[in-house]
Amino acid sequence: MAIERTLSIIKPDGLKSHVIGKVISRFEEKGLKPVAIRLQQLSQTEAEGFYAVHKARPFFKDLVSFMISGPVVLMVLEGENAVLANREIMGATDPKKADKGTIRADFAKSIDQNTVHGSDSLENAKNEIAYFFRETEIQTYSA
Ligand code: YYY
Ligand code: MG
Repeated sequence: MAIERTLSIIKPDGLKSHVIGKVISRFEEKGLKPVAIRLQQLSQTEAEGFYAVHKARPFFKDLVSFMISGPVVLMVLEGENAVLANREIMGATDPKKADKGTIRADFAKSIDQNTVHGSDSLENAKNEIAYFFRETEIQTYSA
């Protein structure tokens, strides 16, 4: 098993519904350690750049508006197979289709306000982490 890092974002709906602690607990309980955490209000340019891969999609404009509608929590999670493990803890994009016990099933209201972002591949994780964090902002620690 490989120790990986992945980028997690708690989206504005997660802050408005006061579940930062609960979301982070889900990760810690499953062995994903936050090794960098920052609360940030994204600018439109930052949000557009982050989601550039979705630029041509019909939901792009609303997605960017939502992501800048309030602050987010940016996190780097570290652990065994962190990229896939995080996606499993998050659940499916549409909370109606997400398995019970996942973050999106339990906390998200809709597909467009789905509480968390998680990198979808190791390569994207590296790029997304570098988009928001300098290496000196990432701390490692063990039991
Ligand atoms: O990686 P994940 O967040 O699960 O889904 P993506 O397909 O990458 O889409 C990114 C983001 O866009 C999604 O979390 C919500 C939004 N979105 C939407 O509002 N409506 C859709 N039909 C698909 C995605
Ligand atoms: Mg995605």
